[in-house]
Amino acid sequence: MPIKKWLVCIVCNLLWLSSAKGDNSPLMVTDAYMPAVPTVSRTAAVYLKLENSSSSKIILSGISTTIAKHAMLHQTVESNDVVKMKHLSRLEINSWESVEFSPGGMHIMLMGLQAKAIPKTFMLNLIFENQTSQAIKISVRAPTN
Ligand SMILES: [Cu+2]
Repeated sequence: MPIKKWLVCIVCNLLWLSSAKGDNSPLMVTDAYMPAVPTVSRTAAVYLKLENSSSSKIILSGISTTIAKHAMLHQTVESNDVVKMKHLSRLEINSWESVEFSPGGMHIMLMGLQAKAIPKTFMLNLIFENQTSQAIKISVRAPTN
């Protein structure tokens, strides 16, 4: 009976540790998706919402994924009726601030894609300036129209 109690205690601790680890991430990611692209496409965009739920500034400085050769931060800019994409080398997210990546605005550009081999979900690694990183799950969504 005492051994059983002791075992239960270990399980509780492990559960607590694993959930605490998940909650530890200062950057909350929601609505992360990639609109499906034609199989001939070598590029795709990823959209998501990032929320800095910590009391310090977070600086995103890179992105990597196994499904594309390159992944970078892009900002869509329109000047003289021409739409261009500007590469951002870093993105600062202030404490308690949220940033939305959406069509026509900021996005994560995937380049060197093998669209034929894209699974329904895949992982993307957010790399921060302080040398830490956070893996996030991206869902591939069928185009709505
Ligand atoms: Cu782009």
